[in-house]
Amino acid sequence: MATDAPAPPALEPEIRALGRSLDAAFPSAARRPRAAAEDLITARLARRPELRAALFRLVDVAPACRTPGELGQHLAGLLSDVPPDEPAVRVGRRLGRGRATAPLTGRVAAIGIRQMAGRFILAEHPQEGAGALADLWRRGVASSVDLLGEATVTPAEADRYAERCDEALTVLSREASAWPARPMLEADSAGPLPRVNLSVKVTALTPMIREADPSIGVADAAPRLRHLLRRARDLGAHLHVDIESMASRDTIMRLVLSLLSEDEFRAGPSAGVVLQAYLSDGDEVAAEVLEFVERTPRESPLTIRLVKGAYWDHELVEARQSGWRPPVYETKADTDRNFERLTRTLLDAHAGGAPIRLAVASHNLRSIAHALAYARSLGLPDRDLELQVLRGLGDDLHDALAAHGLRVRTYCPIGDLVAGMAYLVRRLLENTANDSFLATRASGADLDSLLAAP
Ligand code: FAD
Ligand code: 2OP
Repeated sequence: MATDAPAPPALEPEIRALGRSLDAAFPSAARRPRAAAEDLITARLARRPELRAALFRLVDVAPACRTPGELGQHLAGLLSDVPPDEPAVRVGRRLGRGRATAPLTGRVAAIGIRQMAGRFILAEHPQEGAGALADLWRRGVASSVDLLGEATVTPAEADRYAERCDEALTVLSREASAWPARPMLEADSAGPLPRVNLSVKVTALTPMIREADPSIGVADAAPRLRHLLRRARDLGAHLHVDIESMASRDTIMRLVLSLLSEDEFRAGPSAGVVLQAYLSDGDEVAAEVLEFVERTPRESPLTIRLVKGAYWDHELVEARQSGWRPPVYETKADTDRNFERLTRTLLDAHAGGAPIRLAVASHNLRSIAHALAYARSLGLPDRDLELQVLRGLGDDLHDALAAHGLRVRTYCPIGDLVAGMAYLVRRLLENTANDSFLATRASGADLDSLLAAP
């Protein structure tokens, strides 16, 4: 499997040059004042753990507040744990506490939360988001739509989620048929790539995930996922199954690999799985997936989205509470190195003829430049590597990648704020973390250190 060797030293100058060139293609702060202001907030939150904690709790409690006054009072309560060394903290506390001023404070807080959510969430409904997806496509950026919702607790909720996915496939297929041709986004050396791409969460497709016995969740989710695979196949769309926390990981992998090996799915749809580089057993899972594609001939290659992993804080807390060894690396550099190792393993497999497509999903210029430089060193054309970003975090980056003629896809959540709360908290947690690439960049770190080998 992945060798322990670092990126070949001969590649470093190319990685730096690519990273610099991508960085130079970002718009200046003057041309993106709102994003620049959000970067400043991110950098400040990364330095203020108490403020960060208050913000997460506020976002968490907001949907349950019945009146603006209640939200204002919550804000004041949460800010009382934050040292009052900033005027905004003092004002928020004072106004949130006052009987007359709490409703206005709550309204302002609600607007702030909605604006923040609007950065990450494309629309409430696929039809509403269709125009924005078409604009992205015209600018050279493909998309993957994610219908917000996860961890369902009843079969009726799981049915409803599957219906929403079915409806999204129908709406998006109709809309995408009118999009103009974009050759870079529509084919690689293995053949055509669907315009419509839907990401699904298995914990939304079944309330029966049981970590100790994955077969229970597999049996319950299979009919719903099978239906979506049939719809995607019939509409010519791509279906991507996200990976979530460790509690569901084995269920998801077993479910996807078993359905994709069924005869009826040999000819399609185009489908994909996710590998998480923060897991110390990431190599074993990658080996399992590569072995699967070799013994399961299908018409379109399996897309593997390589990510670092979005549940890092959750995995640490779970493991500590249960007295287990965490399944994730505990230093960021270990995750980054494993991400690079897995990138090379998967690109080597692709270059060696394995029926896979690689999508490198990251906002980290070093991780991206490493993938591109390594793919080129193997003689692979750029169109054989997909780069993926999240809406709201990778907007400037996707434009910079498209301007470089690279294939890029942005992951666009659709749904309401209540369904999106867990997603929003994950985005805030990872991006205000001290060692997050985006927070470090926003705090003004120099480019050479950002592009250095991890
Ligand atoms: P970086 O700042 O370089 O990396 C941050 C990441 O490093 C953290 O998210 C964490 O994984 C890891 N990390 C942070 N601190 C430490 C530490 N102390 N020790 C060890 N590791 C640490 N995630 C999923 O889990 N499942 C998915 O299906 C999924 N789909 C995605 C789809 C797209 C298109 C994208 C762009 C991301 C997706 N993610 C998914 C999220 C992804 O896992 C990362 O959380 C996110 O992209 C941040 O990583 P980065 O490389 O952009 O940033
Ligand atoms: C998440 O939901 C993007 O799948 C990733 O956090």
